[in-house]
Amino acid sequence: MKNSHLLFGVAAVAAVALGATSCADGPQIVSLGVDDTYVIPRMQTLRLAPALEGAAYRWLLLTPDGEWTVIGQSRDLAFVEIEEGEYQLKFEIVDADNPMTFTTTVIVVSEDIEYDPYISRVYEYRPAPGQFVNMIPLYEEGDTEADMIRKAGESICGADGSIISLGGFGGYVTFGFDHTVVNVAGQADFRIWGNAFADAADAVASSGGSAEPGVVMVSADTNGNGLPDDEWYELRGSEDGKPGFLRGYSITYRRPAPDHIATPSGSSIIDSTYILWTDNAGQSGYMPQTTFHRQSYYPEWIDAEELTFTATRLPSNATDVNGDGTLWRLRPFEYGYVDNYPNDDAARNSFDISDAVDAEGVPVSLPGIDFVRVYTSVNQCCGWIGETSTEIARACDLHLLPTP
Ligand SMILES: [Ca+2]
Ligand SMILES: [Ca+2]
Ligand SMILES: [Ca+2]
Repeated sequence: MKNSHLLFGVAAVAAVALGATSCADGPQIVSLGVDDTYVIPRMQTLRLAPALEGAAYRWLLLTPDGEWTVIGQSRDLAFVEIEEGEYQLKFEIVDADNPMTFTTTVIVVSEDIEYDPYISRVYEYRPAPGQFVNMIPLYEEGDTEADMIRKAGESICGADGSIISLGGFGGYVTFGFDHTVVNVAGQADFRIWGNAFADAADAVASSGGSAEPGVVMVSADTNGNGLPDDEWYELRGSEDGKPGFLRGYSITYRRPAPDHIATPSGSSIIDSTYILWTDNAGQSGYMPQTTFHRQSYYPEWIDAEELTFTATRLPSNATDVNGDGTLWRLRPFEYGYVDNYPNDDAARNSFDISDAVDAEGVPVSLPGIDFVRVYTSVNQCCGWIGETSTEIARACDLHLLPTP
């Protein structure tokens, strides 16, 4: 509390400097809107929103070696730390007429209840149609969307996560942890498990491989309401900008009509005109139904007759190895996607928040994130093995569990 006098003094000066005019009966107290001291648990985000305006802003953090380092250049600051300790912050309002400087102390303490390194909550589960939809997790008659979100959570929360499927292109799940995942500079921050098999080296020789890449998006709870209704950012992966990479790709799937008549094709496709899709690139096609998965592919708990997803599309990654549809190779991309490399490849299943980009692909700086979304990001069907769909099983915060 040793700074309180200083800060109150500065605030009073600020009130005068801003020339508060609205109040007839005495000087108006203009508050900075930032306290002199905060106490927060580690891995919880403190959002500072000063009330004063200037031409520009700088937030600085006092490093252990006594240097002030810039950690923000917006008026608002999101502050989050992994390590307990006392942190000194300086806020500068850069303004030709009224330059001002404030300091505040943030005391970071340990959490009351030990954090869970794994997913603690699923907020959204909205798969696109797919051969494992209504199966993992299992839809039972009468289940609502809330029921399916709960079931998805029962699958992927915790250390013993089991697979859920996101269906075809665009299908997604949104989850979070019981704390903010801090973006540690120069390090991957969280890891996600899928069910990819075969790596680049042995893919052709053995099974053909099954990489079903899903893009990762991240979001911070900027409005502080605990819900994933804030701005989303993609993590840039290896395919960014390559041929076939498409931002703003939009696809609409249509539920088969009750009187729909199947169009069998060959020995394994029981309906080649099963689920019609159209996209905003002028293309259309069908997701076929295979003999191996005969349940409804359209999410049964969704009332709407159409489902639309808009997201970044990655290039297709499938090759018909023999040219006759007998062996499909779904090659992995180099890095940056879920369900792309086998789970034992720690590096390629780990993600760095510093790879976040905005809707135009411009890098953004995020000190930490509260929500993660994964979606199926290729739009392709491969004969008897069906549509390509990303699966995820669990995720963990690598700063709480460096070697899961
Ligand atoms: Ca990082
Ligand atoms: Ca929010
Ligand atoms: Ca998969």
